[in-house]
Amino acid sequence: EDGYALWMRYQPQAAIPGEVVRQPVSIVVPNATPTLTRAAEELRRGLSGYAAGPVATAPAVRAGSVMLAVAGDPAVASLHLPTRSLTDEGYLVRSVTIGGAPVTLVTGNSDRGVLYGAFALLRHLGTGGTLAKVDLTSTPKVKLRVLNHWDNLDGSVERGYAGQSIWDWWNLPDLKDPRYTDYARANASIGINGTVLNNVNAKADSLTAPYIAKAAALADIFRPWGIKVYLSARFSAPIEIGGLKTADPLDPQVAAWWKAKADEIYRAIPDFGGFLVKANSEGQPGPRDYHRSHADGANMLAAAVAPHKGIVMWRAFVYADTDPDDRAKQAYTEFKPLDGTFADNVLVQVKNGAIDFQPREPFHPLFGAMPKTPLVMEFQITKEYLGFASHLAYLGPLFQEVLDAPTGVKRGQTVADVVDGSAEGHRLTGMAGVANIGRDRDWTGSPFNQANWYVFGRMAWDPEADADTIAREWAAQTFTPDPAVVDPVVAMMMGSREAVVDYMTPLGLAHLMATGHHYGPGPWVSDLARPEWNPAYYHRADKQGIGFDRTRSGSNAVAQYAPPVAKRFADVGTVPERDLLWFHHVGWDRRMASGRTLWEEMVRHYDAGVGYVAGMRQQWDALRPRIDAERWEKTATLLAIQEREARWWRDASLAYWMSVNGRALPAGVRAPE
Ligand code: GCW
Repeated sequence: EDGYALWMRYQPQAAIPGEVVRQPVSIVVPNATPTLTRAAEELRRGLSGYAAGPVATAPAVRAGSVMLAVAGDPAVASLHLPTRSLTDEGYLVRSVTIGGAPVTLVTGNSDRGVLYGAFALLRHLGTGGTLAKVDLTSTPKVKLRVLNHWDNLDGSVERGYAGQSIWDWWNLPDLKDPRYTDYARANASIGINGTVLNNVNAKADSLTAPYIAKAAALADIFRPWGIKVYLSARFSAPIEIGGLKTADPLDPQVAAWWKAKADEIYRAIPDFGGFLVKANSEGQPGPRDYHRSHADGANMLAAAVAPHKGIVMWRAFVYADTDPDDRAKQAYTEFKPLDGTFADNVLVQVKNGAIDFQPREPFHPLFGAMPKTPLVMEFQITKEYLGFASHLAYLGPLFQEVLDAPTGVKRGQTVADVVDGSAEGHRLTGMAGVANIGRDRDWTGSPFNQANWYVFGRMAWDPEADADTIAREWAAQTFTPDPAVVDPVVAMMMGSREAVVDYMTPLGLAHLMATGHHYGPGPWVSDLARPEWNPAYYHRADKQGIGFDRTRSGSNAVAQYAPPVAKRFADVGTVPERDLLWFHHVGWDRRMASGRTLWEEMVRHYDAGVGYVAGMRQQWDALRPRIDAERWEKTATLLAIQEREARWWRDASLAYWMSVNGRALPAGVRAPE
């Protein structure tokens, strides 16, 4: 097992021999469209893994058939099933009787709905279910469920830790690597329906005719799997590849250039999704270069794609010197006033936290603050700040923590309600995940990183889903549904992200990673050109205390939250301890809930993080007889690396804090090695 099959292994499951699919199975597709043909082929593949005998497609239903058909199909319509509420992408999978024969029906209002139903059925079987009395139904709560590839045209991947880009730009559009189809299958299996092919730090070249043809080839492969292609657009492209003198969004020539460019793209890719834009951030060009607003820029691009039903996802990740006192305030400062000024087909894409994909950040204050604008949640699946692909950190709890957070805007309103549009009745909604996919055999650099791709898709489908449930699903399909494996694997996963928080940045600390690459500790760094690149800017430790004062006595970033949330965070007595040093600068001797001092508590957290990783190694050792050799070995080796590096983080961090605060280690704690 090299992990290539991801969670789509379709292996006969040891735990329930012969139970999964007992009777002879045939697959029936009355109307063989491109999508339904693929859904049927996927089911044939999966059922062949589970069934005792061969699985064939058949022209008509008989006892034991699995039938794939849209709700409008006469045979399905005559069953009077509750399909209306499935809207356009939901599915219903149910054991029914057709012409006297017991049949498993997979249906939905569109081919895509049926496709998702086929995958739901495979998930059901892969997690211990059988074909007897099936009843599965679900409708996605978020409309655009999109991967963002930070893949460059030269094959490198920004913040990519699983090898080179899977896009072979050189040989596209001719060479259609079968891997593209497997990529599409994997995404469709978890409901992802869009992919941005290129890095947000975009090159204008990606919009030239040769690259449009390459993107079109990928779009053709992905289309039957319900996946649309999007491109990151470089704002200055009209200058770089269009020969214009300016990229000013209010210049009619510029608008005309983008319109013509959009028309050209849509000729090649009729269902092109639209553009993703990083503007005026980290050196990228943007409308601010012409003293125009982000809305001016976004709306100009939106007008170019609107005739084709395209959309624009405009990122709010900006930081420059507009808010020199606190980088965390900038996105809100710049975007909140623009609420209500964006065109209908613009979504503003906001990172989960206000700094940058840290092991823990409080939710971004823009969620809830721009009611007139659909906000896309941007999570980072690749773990730039959480030990890359090497450390085991299941991100389900991180995603869930952010999505479950109350915004404080209205009673009961959560970030998930904002993202899925229910808070304000937005129908255009989205969730984006910065992909962790590369050319490695196992796609993501380790078997456990596959779970982060998986949980992103599942939570984009349902932002209220539960991280633990999804981990169980993933583990069952990836290894075996045997609880003797699933229970310990899920136990390892569920605490793994908190362990990273503990050994890297406990109690609300953030951005203490080494310069540039962000791997390993660097809390001592303080001499970088821009203040907000320095870890010292974030921790502000001195002899007396530590933490970033974001209350009124400091940057007052806390005031960007709705009043009840602002109040809770601003009060050192009510702020959750896990966010303490994010919002407050406090003394090393401050008493914590446990009765210990802050310093003692910090040391405990660092130790707990290391201890958790040691515990994962033991759990994994015990699983050796139950996991195939290749995946067991790779994971065991990575866990050994992680334990060594968790100690490195702890010891380097504690040594540094001790050099600042002049304190000894609390009694009972070993000296750093
Ligand atoms: O997380 C930071 C990364 C950059 C990235 C940027 C962004 C694509 O360090 O590599 O650039 O955020 O999200 O735009």
